[in-house]
Amino acid sequence: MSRTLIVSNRLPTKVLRTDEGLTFQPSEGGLATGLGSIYRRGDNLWIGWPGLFVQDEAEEAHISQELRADNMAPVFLTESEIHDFYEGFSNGTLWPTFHYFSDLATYEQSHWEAYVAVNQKFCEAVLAQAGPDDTIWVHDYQLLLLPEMLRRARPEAAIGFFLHIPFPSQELIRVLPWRTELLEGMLGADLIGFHTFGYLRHFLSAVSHLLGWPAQNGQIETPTRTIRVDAFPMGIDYERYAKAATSEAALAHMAEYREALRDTRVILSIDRLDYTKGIAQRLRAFDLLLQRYPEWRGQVSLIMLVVPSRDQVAQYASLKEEIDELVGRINAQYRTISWNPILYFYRSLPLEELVSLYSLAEVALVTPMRDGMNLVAKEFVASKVDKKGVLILSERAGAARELSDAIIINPTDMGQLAESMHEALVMPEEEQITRMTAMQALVRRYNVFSWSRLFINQLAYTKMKQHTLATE
Ligand code: GDG
Repeated sequence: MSRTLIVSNRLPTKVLRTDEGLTFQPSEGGLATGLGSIYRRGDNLWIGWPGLFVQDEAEEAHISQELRADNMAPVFLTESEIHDFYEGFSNGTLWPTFHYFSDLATYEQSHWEAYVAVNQKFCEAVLAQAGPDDTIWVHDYQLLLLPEMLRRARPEAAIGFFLHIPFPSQELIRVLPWRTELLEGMLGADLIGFHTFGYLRHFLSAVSHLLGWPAQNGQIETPTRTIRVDAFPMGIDYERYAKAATSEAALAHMAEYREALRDTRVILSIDRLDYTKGIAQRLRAFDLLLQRYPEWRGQVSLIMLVVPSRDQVAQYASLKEEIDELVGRINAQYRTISWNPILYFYRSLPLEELVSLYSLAEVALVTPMRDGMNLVAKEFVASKVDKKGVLILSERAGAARELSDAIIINPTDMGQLAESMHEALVMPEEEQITRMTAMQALVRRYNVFSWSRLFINQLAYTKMKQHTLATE
């Protein structure tokens, strides 16, 4: 029987060490949900890091056994591996480069060596589990070398790779000292997926310019194989958000928030702390809105949820300081005894509270500088059961390719951003409903389940065609 193995840096379950012993916390993330129906089926498996440093072999064995019962196999990483491979190369080199922040990228040989070694560790973990007929689906920028490592060990295997972040212009890729190895690493796959055609085009151009391999019609010809490349825009579990928005818990939160806010209208912003998300620019634009349109003072509040992330990486700590300062300055300048311009939260919230915020807000500001897709934009749309609400969306988020009924903006154009907030606040209800209805139809149909199904089917088809060509 052939199986499907999912491989990603993190497992969909986080293991924590508490006073009561180890606890296993399932992730509610989009990827875990979307792939849940795949890895939980039969003997399928998800391979990845469980999120803690193990103390001894007994603990390792205990964790492996618990995870195995839920179709997961752990790859244990050490503190220094996480420092050099994850914080160093993945988040200090690849993340800024792929999001067009090359000036923030570091180029440390030791981080690269750790990246190679950890990809090799993942490779061994996969090989220990995979049979010759198994399908292997590798995820994201932390594991760019893995497809090629697996290919060398298993020339016939069906290997897919999906990149969750943008693939930038080849001008940025060529800056990387390890560009050849990284591209060749990805090309170990039979099928390579991106969120948008734009990223796909950049990838094809990098492959032909930097490796000299011909690429056309979504196919790359290497000296030994043909590789298929395609766009698979990732969706969300639509019904989950639509249902959660009308759940008792969410309605109770909503009523509580409404009472506290009285008639104040709400603009919402939700992101992980990250310089790619345009959080500081958004705050400056909100400031500009209050300057240009004083009539909104006392009438509109910005609820800003910033979820702590990667706080071990220096750039993230200084971004946090910048946001704290901006919020402090704007609030000090405009606040009154009964009104706060910005309600700023630096923490993560349970799903029901998140959804209550989506329901409560009239406007969602999703204005990243660069974003592979951005699922917050889709979750806001799915949570708008009464179809009223306006999405302001950056043209540089992958989601903008699909959600063309949002107000699409350039996130560096502060004036346009402030005007778009005003436009959203005065948009007639009828227009809001028309736009939201169109966006909901799309987000409902192209959900996370159809996304994963499509990828797996396309991978099977690609493999079948390779066999047919080989036997012709
Ligand atoms: C990467 C790419 C791509 C946020 N705060 C809370 C919370 N969240 C959830 C949201 C959403 C997820 O986190 C964030 O997903 P995004 O897509 O917006 O962004 P990244 O984390 O950067 O993800 C991105 C994605 O991969 C998938 O391919 O779209 O472009 O960068 O689901 O709801 N969830 C809870 N509490 C919070 O406080 N429960």
